[in-house]
Amino acid sequence: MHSQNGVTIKKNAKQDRFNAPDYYDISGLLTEEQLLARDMVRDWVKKEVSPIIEDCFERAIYPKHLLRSLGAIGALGPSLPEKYGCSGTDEVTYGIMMQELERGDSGVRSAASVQGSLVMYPIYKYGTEEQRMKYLPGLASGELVGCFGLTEPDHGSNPGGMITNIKEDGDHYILNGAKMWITNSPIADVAVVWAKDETGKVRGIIVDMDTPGCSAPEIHGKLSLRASCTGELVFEDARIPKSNLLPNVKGLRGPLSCLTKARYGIAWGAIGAAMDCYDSALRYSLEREQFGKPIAGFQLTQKKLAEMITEITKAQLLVWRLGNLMDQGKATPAQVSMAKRNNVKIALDIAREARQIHGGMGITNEYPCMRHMMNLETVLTYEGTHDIHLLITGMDVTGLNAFK
Ligand code: TGC
Ligand code: FAD
Repeated sequence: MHSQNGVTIKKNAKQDRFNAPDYYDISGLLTEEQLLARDMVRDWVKKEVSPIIEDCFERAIYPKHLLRSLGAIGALGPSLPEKYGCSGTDEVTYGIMMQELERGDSGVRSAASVQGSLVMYPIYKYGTEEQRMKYLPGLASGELVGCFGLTEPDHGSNPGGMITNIKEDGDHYILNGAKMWITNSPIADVAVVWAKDETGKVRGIIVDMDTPGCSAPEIHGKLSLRASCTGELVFEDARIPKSNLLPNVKGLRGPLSCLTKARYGIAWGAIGAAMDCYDSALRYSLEREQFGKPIAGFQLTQKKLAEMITEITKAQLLVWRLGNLMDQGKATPAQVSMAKRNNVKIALDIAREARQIHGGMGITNEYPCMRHMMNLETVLTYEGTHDIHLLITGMDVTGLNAFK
């Protein structure tokens, strides 16, 4: 049992029997460092996430204590330099850590994605050395919680239409506006907020959430990512020191480049959810008997399992290659977009098929498929919806922009 703000999280007595599928020996493509990171996070998930996740999901409890634990295993911004409390890993290592976290739950991977790719990365990439030293070590350890404010109530897929704005006032900016659907905003100490300046250019600014005029009401009633905390960001004449502006980027390229980093992590992460669903379905189909034999012996079940492992294997190869391109500095945002779209879609399809293989039991929290399926509906939508990513690929291959 774990107690948090007077709420006791119950531990699941059921053992986590996850056995990772690796049909094409992807392990043989990984370096020793990558394998160590994968196995370390895999063990951590079995110990820290699996025992509590069903209770957290059922009662919509955000297991906030996991953030420090994620910091302790180096899962928050792992690829950033050691100087800032990170590990300086390669991108494949970062990706495979996200795969293992999402094997546990998309909400846990989300917490790591937001903190590492959407809060720490922009401060590192576009911030001053002073800003880096002030925020990155606390964010890397999980002592500080960060959030990323791009989406607005009326501007989701089209963030360029944002109306949140900053106006100069001596050595401060006055920040006004509202952001919507912000992971971790209700518990955040710091927010990286994207707002238009007086010339209409999108700028990034670091907001300490205890500044007067800043609030973050929680969004309730989610049927997806229930073990993750989501809220709004509301700014009413909040006075933010000019020294908090990220000086080294202007325009929508700033937030979109952070999204490229986070989408890359999601492309890996979704495979973790798919692997968990496939593994559970395979085991269940071998143990469950109908008509006098295991349901795995029926051709229609085998078709489902064969298609699942094929799609998982293709997705694993896609991100492995993408990760190597990232490490060589050659991956394009459109390549990342394709991997995010494909891998989330196949994961969602696999979660649905795996749920079917579990029959009626599949709708209960005895098995992980329905939880992953519900989570993946969000993952299909955030960081660019499935259809937005289709249009990004469409634009890349035709040269014609369907957005304008
Ligand atoms: P467009 O004119 O195409 O581009 C503006 C500037 O940005 C550059 N750019 C990128 N740079 C890096 N990475 C990318 N992925 C980039 N995409 C575009 C582009 O080259 C240009 O640069 P410059 O220097 O020439 O100015 O912009 P647009 O307004 O037409 O929009 C294009 C579109 C629709 C693809 C884009 O707005 C988009 O991706 N929309 C989807 C919005 C989205 O993904 N929101 C996510 C919010 S954050 C979130 O969901 C977090 S979930 C967290 C969790 O819990 O895990
Ligand atoms: P809309 O943009 O209104 O889209 C609605 C539908 O219209 C979609 O099907 C879309 O594909 C379609 N559509 C839109 N434009 C086009 C077009 N040109 N052509 C064809 N179809 C189109 N945002 C943040 O900034 N930070 C976060 O931390 C964050 N966390 C999130 C956590 C959760 C749980 C959720 C659900 C969302 C989160 N988001 C976050 C917001 C997320 O990125 C947006 O929900 C997403 O970008 C879609 O925007 P929207 O919901 O406004 O949908």
